[in-house]
Order: sequence, then structure tokens, then C-alpha cells
Amino acid sequence: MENIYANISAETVKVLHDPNIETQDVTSSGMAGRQQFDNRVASDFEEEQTKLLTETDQLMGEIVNLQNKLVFMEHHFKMGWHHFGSSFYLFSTVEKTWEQSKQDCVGSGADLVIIEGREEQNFINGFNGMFWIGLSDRETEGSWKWVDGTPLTIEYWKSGEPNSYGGEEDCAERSLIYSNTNQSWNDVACGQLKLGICEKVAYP
Ligand SMILES: [Ca+2]
Ligand SMILES: [Ca+2]
Repeated sequence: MENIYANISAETVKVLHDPNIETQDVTSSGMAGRQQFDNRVASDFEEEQTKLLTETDQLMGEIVNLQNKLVFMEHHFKMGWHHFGSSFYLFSTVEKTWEQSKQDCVGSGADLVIIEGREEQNFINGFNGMFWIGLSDRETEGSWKWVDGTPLTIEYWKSGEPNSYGGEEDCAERSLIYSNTNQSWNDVACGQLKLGICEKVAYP
């Protein structure tokens, strides 16, 4: 104990014993300060709590989204869809006309495939067979458009195609591939019977 008192400075002792300093005021001021400190701590705590609750809500939302995505993907894999990039693809097993194949795709929430670049072209080329793709010049001869209305810009026609053979070839197929995988499209008559490739957005 003596050591503790020894640490109290002479000035402190003087203040404590000075009759001119109103003890009551000093005590009130100390309590008010303590109250302010407590209020600030409580306010910080509430702020932190609100922030954590918001973050928890966001995380729960993300978990629900991921669970929904998982269910969506599992469902499509079971139905035979393939996942590539940001799309699902279904390679049909029944030969139909271009329009019938398109309608089948639409019926399953998709459309005939739109090939937007080399990677997707390579992916499509990984499957054997002659498949309808979502490309035609049915509206205006020679003006090839995808099923979503966008004009053809990147193209992978076979050498000598599209040739509109007999003047009646308005729909495009991914034909059999020989040597160059960048040349696998051919225009054929839309009424021919072929398999189709459907594409839909994987994460709507
Ligand atoms: Ca595509
Ligand atoms: Ca042709």
C-alpha cells in the first residue's frame, strides 16, 4: 500500500485537499464522462451488430442462390444437358426439320445454338454428327442471321459454303468435320431431317 501512495504526486494530494475545488462538481463531471463513454460503447456495439446481421442476411441469400443453382444444374445434367462456359447445351437424338428442332429447343426454355466464337465452335465440334445450328437466311437470301436476330459476324463455313445449292438451302448445319475444325458449317434445305443442338443460359 505504501508504494501506491508513494506514486501519488504531491500535486494530486494538493488538489484532493484544496477546499476551493468543489468535490461534488468533480464527481458529476466524472460520472457524465463515464456515461458518455458507456453510450458510445453501446452505440458502437449496436452499429457492429447491425452490420453483422446485414452480412449474415447477405450470406444466407448467397447460400440460397447457390443451392438453387446446384438444383438447376443437377436437373439439367440428369436431362442430358452439357455445361460449357455460361450455357447449357442439349444434343438431340431425334432427327427433325430445322423449324421442328428449333421448336423443341424453345419448348425446353432454349433455342438452337448460337456459336459466338472459336471456343464454342471447338466445344460443338467435340460432338459427332450433323446438327442444326441456330443460323438461317430464310428471311433474306444471303443475309445469315442467328435465331436471336443478330447478324452473322464470326463464321466457320466449310470451304465453298454457303452455296445455296439448288437455291433452296436456307438453314445451317454443323456438318461432319474433316480436317479443319474452323470449317464445319454447311447450308442445307431447312426441310431436311437432322439432329439439333439447343443452347440456353446456364444461370438465369
Ligand atoms: Ca452460344
Ligand atoms: Ca450448302
